[in-house]
Amino acid sequence: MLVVHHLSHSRSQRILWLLEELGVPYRVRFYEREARSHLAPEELKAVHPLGKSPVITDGSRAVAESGAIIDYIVRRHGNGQLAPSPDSWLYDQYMQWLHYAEGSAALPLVMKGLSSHLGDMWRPLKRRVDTELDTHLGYINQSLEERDYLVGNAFSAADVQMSFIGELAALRTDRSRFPNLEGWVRRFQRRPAYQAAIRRGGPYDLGSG
Ligand SMILES: N[C@@H](CCC(=O)N[C@@H](CS)C(=O)NCC(=O)O)C(=O)O
Repeated sequence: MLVVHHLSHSRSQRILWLLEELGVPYRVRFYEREARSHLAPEELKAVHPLGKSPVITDGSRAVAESGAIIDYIVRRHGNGQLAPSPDSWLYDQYMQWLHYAEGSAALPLVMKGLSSHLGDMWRPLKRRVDTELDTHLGYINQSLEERDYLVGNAFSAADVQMSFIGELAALRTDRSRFPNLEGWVRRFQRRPAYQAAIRRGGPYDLGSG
């Protein structure tokens, strides 16, 4: 059975959500962040050398990195759900979102989160990071014009992968400046599987991670 190694208040919440959407059985192994550093506990390195979350195990295999995990689960356990047909242009768009979330969009959000620790060193970076944030959130907002979900107007695993970006955006900027993005986050948070995953994973507060 699939095991999700779930770090509190983290990106692994979206893996629980994906599994709930697909109706795939799974177990959760819980890990708490270190109290002072908020980093993952050392024991997670026994599952995968990076010691980050999410990581899943499927029998003797361990898979790390959210985008790769989502692709693995959808391909191997999804029964054709939540991804467009691989020979379609929609699939290419789907893949773009799967890579884009952690490859580009996450960086300015994470940097902005670190700003409070950087003191004066933050000043020269601030303008660049704010510009990058506007570029990426503006792009997502524009992509959601007149559509409910990111790929071809059907909910897909790309929305799950991108959800962390949408949720973190509220902590780093005034998300109401991006109304389509705001509406999309509210829409996916209402999905029954999203709420089931919150019940399964425990409290989910990105501000504390
Ligand atoms: N790009 C990676 C990021 C993994 C990552 O940094 N996860 C955070 C949780 S949101 C983590 O494990 N933080 C604890 C630590 O770095 O010790 C992914 O999407 O899986």
